[in-house]
Amino acid sequence: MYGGGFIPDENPKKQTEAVAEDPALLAEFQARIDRGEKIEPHDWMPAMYRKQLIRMIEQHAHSEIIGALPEGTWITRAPGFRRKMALIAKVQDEIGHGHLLYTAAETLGKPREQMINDLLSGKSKYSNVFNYPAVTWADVTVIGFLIDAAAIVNQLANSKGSYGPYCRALERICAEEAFHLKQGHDAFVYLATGTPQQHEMLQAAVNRWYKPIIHFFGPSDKESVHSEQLMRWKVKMASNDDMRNQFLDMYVPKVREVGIDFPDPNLKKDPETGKWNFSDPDWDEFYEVIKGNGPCNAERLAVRKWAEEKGRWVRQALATPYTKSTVPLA
Ligand code: FAQ
Repeated sequence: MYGGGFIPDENPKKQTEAVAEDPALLAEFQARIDRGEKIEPHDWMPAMYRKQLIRMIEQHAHSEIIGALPEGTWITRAPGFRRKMALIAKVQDEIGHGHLLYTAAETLGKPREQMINDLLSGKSKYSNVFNYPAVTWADVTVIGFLIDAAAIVNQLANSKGSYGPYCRALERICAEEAFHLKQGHDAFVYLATGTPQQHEMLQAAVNRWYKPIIHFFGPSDKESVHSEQLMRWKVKMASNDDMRNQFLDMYVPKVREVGIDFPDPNLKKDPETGKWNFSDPDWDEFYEVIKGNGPCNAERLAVRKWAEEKGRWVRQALATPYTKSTVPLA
C-alpha cells in the first residue's frame, strides 16, 4: 500500500542514513519535489522521507498537546473574564492542532496510539519550550505572544513544503495561530504599558523565556542533524538559523518598542550580513531539556499520563460498537 514502509522500531540514530532504494524512483521523487509538487499519502516515497516526516509531525503534535499545559494551568487564574475566554479558546485550539497533526502523521502509517505511547514513554520528543514553568500571568503573555510568533515563523514557511497533509494542516493551524498572536500581543502591550509592577513582571518573564525561545528553532545549522536532507526534500523550508534570524528580525523591534528588552547585551543585528548576533544561549541546557531533564519534563508527562488513564473509559465507550443491547431500557 505505502512506498518504503513504516518501520516502527528502527534506531532513530539511523534516520539520516540512506536506505537502498530504486535509483530511478528516488530520482523521480526528487524531481517531483524540485518541481514543487505535493506528495500525497499513497504516492511512492523513500522510506527515510516517510520516517523523517513521522518524526517531525509527531513531535509537532506532541508539542501542541503538551504546549497547552503551561497556559492551561492559568485558565482559572486569568485576570478578568475576557482574558479567561480568550485563553480557554486558545488552549482548545492547541489541542485541536494536536489532533490535526496526529491525523497528518497517521497518513504515513504510524497509529496514533503508538505515537501517544512513545510520548508517554519519553521515546518521542516535543518542543523544549514547554518544559519551563509559567510562573506568573506575564509568562502566559510571553507564550501567547513570542512562542506563538516563533511557531508561526516556522509553520508558515513549512506550510509551503512538500507533504500535502502536513502542509494543509499547517495552513489551518497558522490561521488560528495568527489570532493567538493578536491576543498575545494585546496582553503583552497591556502589561508593558501598564503600572510599573506590570512592566517589571513582564520584563522578568521575558528574561526567563529568552533562552528557551532562542533554543526553540533548534541547534545552529552546523549542529543540526536533519536539516540538510529535510531541506532537500522541502520538509523544512528554511534552516534553523534562518528561521531564528527571521523571528529576531520581526520581533525584537516589537518587544523594544514597548520598552521591554531581551536580557542579552550581545543581541544586535549585524548591518553588513543582516544576521542577528547573540550570546551563547547555553546549548548544554537545551540538550538536557530535550533529553527529559528540564524543569518541568516530569510534571508535563505526569499530567499527560493522568489524562490518558482518566480518559480511557471514554475511548473504550467510543470504540464499542453500537448495538440495541447496549441501549439502556427506558
Ligand atoms: N525542542 O537536526 P535538528 C508550538 C531536536 S509548536 C525539542 O535541527 P530538526 C505551538 C530534534 O528533534 C512547537 N527538540 O532537528 C504552540 C533532533 O532530535 P531527534 C513545535 C528539538 O527536526 C504555541 C535534534 O534536536 N514546532 O509551539 C528542538 O531538523 C504556543 C537535532 O535537531 C514544531 O515541531 C526543540 N526546539 O529541526 C503550542 C515544528 N529543536 O529527533 C502552545 C516542526 C531540535 O533526532 C502554545 N518541527 N530538536 O532525536 C521543526 O520544524 C523541526 O523539527 C525543528 C528541529 C526546527 C524544531
